[in-house]
Amino acid sequence: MKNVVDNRSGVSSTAECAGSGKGLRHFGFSILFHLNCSGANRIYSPIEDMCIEVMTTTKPWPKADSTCKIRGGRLIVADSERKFNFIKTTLQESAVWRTTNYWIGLSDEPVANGIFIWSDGTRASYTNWIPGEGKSATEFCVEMVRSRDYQWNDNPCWAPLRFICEYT
Ligand SMILES: [Ca+2]
Repeated sequence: MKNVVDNRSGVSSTAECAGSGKGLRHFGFSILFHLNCSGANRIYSPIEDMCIEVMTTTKPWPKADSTCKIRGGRLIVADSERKFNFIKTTLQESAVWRTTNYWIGLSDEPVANGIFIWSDGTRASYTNWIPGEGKSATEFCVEMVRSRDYQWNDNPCWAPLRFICEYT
């Protein structure tokens, strides 16, 4: 009985510390319920409090973007070094995933060439370009390049690539 009471108070105080219901996601089945992070290709990041899904079918960037949206997420927003490193490590740790390049949710096609916008509508501040890339007048969508330690290249959007969705 005492254990039950302690457990209840523990969960309650943790939720208050988090300042919102989001803290509850860290407990057991709540993760699955809120973020639906179950599935062979989905990885939960407790630091980001989000789920990423590695999509191993290849699609042009616009199709990849719409596929993530249909699934309730968006193409991944790698807007910090910490988040970039989480993505990179996730790919590198899988023999199946680390074989090729991936679209991320960054493009300069919708607004203007040279102004890169994330799939959540924010303008990019953190970037991780391969030296000299990100300046093309004909390549508007951004891929992570396996052979360059997953640094970024602007690439023609029609190219069929694997991609990564995120769910928050
Ligand atoms: Ca390029």
